[in-house]
Parts: sequence; C-alpha cells; structure tokens
Amino acid sequence: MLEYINRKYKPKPNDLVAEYRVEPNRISIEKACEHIAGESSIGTWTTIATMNEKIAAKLKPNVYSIDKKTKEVKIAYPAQLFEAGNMPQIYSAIAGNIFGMKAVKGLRLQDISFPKSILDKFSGPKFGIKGIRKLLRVKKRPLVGTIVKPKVGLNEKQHAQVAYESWLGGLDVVKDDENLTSMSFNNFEKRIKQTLKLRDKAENETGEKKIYMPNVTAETSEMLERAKFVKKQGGEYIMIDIITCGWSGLQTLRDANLGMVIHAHRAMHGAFTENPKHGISMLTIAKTSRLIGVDQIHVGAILGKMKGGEEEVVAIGEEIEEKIIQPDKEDHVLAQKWHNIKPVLAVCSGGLEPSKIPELVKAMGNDIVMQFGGGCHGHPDGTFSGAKAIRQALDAAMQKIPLSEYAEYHSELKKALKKWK
Ligand code: CAP
Ligand code: MG
Repeated sequence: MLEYINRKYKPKPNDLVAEYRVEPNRISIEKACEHIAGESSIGTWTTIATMNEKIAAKLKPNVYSIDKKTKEVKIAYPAQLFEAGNMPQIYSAIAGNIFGMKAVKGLRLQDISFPKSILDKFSGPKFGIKGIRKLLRVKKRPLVGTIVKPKVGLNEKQHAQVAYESWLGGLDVVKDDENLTSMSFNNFEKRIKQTLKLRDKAENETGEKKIYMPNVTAETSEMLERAKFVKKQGGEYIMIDIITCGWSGLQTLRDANLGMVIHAHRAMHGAFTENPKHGISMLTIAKTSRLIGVDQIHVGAILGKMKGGEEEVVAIGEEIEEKIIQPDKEDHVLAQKWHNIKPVLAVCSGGLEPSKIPELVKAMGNDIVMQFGGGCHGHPDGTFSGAKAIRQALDAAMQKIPLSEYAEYHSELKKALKKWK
C-alpha cells in the first residue's frame, strides 16, 4: 500500500482538501485513512504491477491531519486528480467507493475546500442575493413565500388560484412542491400558463413584484425544455430538486444560462446528511450547489419540522453567503475563499408558521426566504388570510413589535397564533 499519511504535509494552494469523520472498522484509524486516501485517488486493496513512482509523485494525496479524539481527518488531493468543471467526477472520487469500504464502520464527508483552479471552472450563481433583491424590488427585509398545498392533487386552475390568493395576501414567492412536476391531473405547461397569468393579475392588483417558481425537475433534456417554456411564458424563476436530478442535471440547467433564478430544493438529502457518523454533510451539498450556481437553496428552518439545528443551519447560511470562510473546528468547516462566486440566498422552510418568524430572523438575519406551506394554507380562514398573517408577522418582526401585541389589531395574525400556539 502506498504511504498516504504525512502529518508534515502542508496543503498546497492548488490542492482540493476534504475533511472526513472516520470510524474505523476493527483497524487503526491510520489504516482506515490509508484505505480512504488510496480508494479515493490512485490506490486499490493491494499493490499492483502497473503503478509507478511518476504516477504516485503526481497524484498521491496526503493525509495530513488525524484527530484521534474527534475522528476528524483531513486529506489534501492534488488538483490533477480531478476534471475541473466536472462535479460528478469530483464526487465519484472523494465521495464514491470509500463510503462502502469494509475498512470503515462509518464515514462522513464533512466539508470540501475547492482550490481556485477548480472554482474557476464553475459558473456560480447568476443572480446571487443582490440580483434576487433587485428583481423582486425588496431591498432589506426577508422574502416570504408559500408552497401550493396539497403537495400534489390540485388541477391547473385550482393550483393557479391558490397561488393567486397567496400573492394577494402579501407573499412574494409561490413555489411548486418538490414532487409536483407534470401529472395526469396537473399538466406542466397548462399549470405554468394559468399560474403566470394570475401572477400578472396579482402584480397589477398589489403593485408588488410576484414570483412563481415552477418545478422543472425531470430527465435532463426534458428539464431544459420545461425551463425554456417557463422563460417563454414570462417566468423568471425555476426550481429543481438538485439531489434527485444530480450534479450533472444541475450543471446542465445552470450552464444553459437561461437567465432565470435557480431555486434548489434538496429533497432526499436526508438519506445521507442526517447521520453524524456516516454520509455527506448538508454544508458540503450547499457549498457544492453554490459553486455549480444555484441562486437560492433550502438550508433548514431550525424551528420547523425537519432536522437541522441552529448551529448547523447558521453555518450553512454563512458558507453560502460569505466571500471568505474561516476554518471552524466546532462546525467542521474548512477555510474557503469564494473569489468571484456570488452569494446564495438561504431558504428556510418546513413546518414553519407565522409565530416562528421573529426567532428565525434573529437566528438567520434578513437575507433569507421563509416558506410556509401548511403554515399558510392551514390558516383557519384559508390561504388569503394565511398569507396576510405571515406578512403581518414579518412586518411586526421588522418593527420589533411583539407578535401578540401586533395581533391585537391584525385579526389574521391573531387567528394564526391561536391555532399554532
Ligand atoms: C414544506 C415543504 C418543503 C420542506 C423541505 C414540504 O412544507 O414544502 O419541501 O420545507 O424541507 O414539502 O415539507 P410545510 P427543507 O411548510 O407544509 O412544512 O426545507 O428542510 O429541505
Ligand atoms: Mg415541499
């Protein structure tokens, strides 16, 4: 086996660094690291006659940090191991076979630090936070939105009507749910046409910019066709389920450069992000999505129904918004310079309702989109009132007025607080 452990090694600026949490399987952590470093680069389970010193000198990674207490391991990979601009290949290397090796009981990819030579080959967000705020004409406050519910089941007309009432009630954004694409009872093209028509009506009636985020998730060439259709119909946003579409689908959609805001839904991430001892961190998924070029991404809602505590969600929020990330041992975050890769807007969603707004804004700041599905359409008086209650709670939070006080003279909010207290 090639010697991969070199605690004296100092990562070169052009190395890609990966941080793993390594749970060895009845072998030493050093032995496990040998297997990980080899299997993710140029090695295999035994020495081979076809290996030579030249290859090793050029492509051998270095395990330069092993913390036996936290089980945290850092590996520096020469950039030549990767095809810059090809995210599937990068993950096939450092997030591929190694997860299934007998040498580890558990293995978690906690963060990746990309070197500039790789960063330069990806587009990054087209709009970023500034571009989104300019498009929506919302300078400072958080954006508020809903997801049409039930997730699926409404026909095109009913879907458009729920969106219309949400916009009229004061929400900025209405999105399709992650499992709504083109159904027998809700055709994609019909839905887009009818919903954008009512978006225009809502804009005229409210004087506010209103956004519809159609879910274009599909086989890649079909997804591209649907995105182009949305654009032709006057849509400015598209939503994609990035995990089920995969890095290749996301890169294709981004590199089509359609000039549309890309909203990244992360459905299925929980299959590998939630176990602290095995899988891939949501931080890694979020920063990879920023690099490929989504404009906004679901990061968790801290107070809602989905897992993801404040520390993790705040750390992800910083990773996708800041220009320079300092290493943080607590949050298992590596240093990262983002150079000219624009910031991404954090989306907080899942089990939220108006009473959660002040605390969520306090934890995450104003550069967020807060989305309420059940927390809007579950209002005792329905969607329009649910949307009003959300906007009222946001206005109160922006003026630092306690919700209970604001609710005294805002009946929709009062009813929402009563239902979900
Ligand atoms: C929220 C939601 C979102 C989740 C995704 C849902 O609806 O539409 O997909 O927020 O989770 O289908 O559950 P509710 P995350 O507001 O009714 O919960 O944002 O953590 O990726
Ligand atoms: Mg959903």
